[in-house]
Amino acid sequence: MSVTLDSTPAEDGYRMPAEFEPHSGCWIAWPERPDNWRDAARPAQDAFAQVAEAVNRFEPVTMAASRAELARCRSLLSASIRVVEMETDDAWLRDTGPTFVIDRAGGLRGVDWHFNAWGGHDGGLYHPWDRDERVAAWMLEVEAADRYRAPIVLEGGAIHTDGGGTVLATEECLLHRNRNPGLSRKRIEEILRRYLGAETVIWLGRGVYNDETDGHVDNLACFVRPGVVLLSWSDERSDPQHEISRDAHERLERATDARGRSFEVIRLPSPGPLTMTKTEAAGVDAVTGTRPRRLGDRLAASYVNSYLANGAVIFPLLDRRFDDEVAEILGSCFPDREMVGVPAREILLGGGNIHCITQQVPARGRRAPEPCTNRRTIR
Ligand code: KQY
Repeated sequence: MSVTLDSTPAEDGYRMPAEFEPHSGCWIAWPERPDNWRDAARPAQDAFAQVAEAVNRFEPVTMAASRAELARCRSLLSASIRVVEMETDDAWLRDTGPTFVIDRAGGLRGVDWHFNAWGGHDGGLYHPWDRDERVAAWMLEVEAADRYRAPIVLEGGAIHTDGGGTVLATEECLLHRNRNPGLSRKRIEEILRRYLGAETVIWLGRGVYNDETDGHVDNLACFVRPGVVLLSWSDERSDPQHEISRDAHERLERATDARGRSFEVIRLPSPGPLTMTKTEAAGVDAVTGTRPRRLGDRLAASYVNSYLANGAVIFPLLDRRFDDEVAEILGSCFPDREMVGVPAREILLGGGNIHCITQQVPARGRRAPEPCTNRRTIR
């Protein structure tokens, strides 16, 4: 049973661990809505199933599916993947699931943020979103983890932590008028301190070009380990992504983390530019109230949108011109992990990628130190 607590994680000695710390499992939800996923979501379901199978080689996966899709989902996955029934509005558990927090005594709890479908009635991606709003509480019930109800709108993809008090976020998203109008940067920092243990927030500017989440940081940058950040990068000056990444790079170079360290920034090439084809756009049902998909739409593609499983990096295969180089760079960042590429264009077409569809459950207890062997900067 999960109890809703009146206190905050910081008061109770809980913190959000980094994704590179050990996990006890991973949650994914089954994509279904035909106004976001083309061809009745069948190609996306294949892609999600491949991600689930890849992650499940390294840590136990729970897949959540609606009652209507439960049998089909079960039949497409290995028996070792747990399939549970859950009604959702879409399949982005990074954003709708809880942010898990742990303490030193082996406790596991979750932060349940308010969710408004990436902007509510001011640029949000669909409505209603009431089933998504209930996802975090429901997952915490299944995990038997107590719940903190946080007082702001926030999605899990809008934050990354090094587990040691440093949080990465973008101004574009966290300060957007469609999330928490009236809340100052200082007040948001204070809430991140109370709910995640963030002592220092590193504010990047904008997220990946044309990202419909209003610039989630998880598509732009992530921690390799404390003090080392991977940044999606384009050398092409005529591409708006170049200026966005250059600005983020400069901000990171000027910043120091919660322990006073400067950052090493590793550039990860951006795929593409990739755009939506006519066939892909035509396969999505056009429905009033849902963001339309159009031929030529620039896709917010990024290899940073990967998942760090126990002993592996599950990364998206997006562009044959870059996939091998990316695998090599990721391999040099994470020398003790296996690199597992999964074809992910179908996930990208829905507006996100592998990191956006996964939610890790941290292992309870003390942090296992990450080996620190790679100090190479790739420029
Ligand atoms: O970036 C994410 N964390 C989620 C992407 C959501 C896209 C909805 N169409």
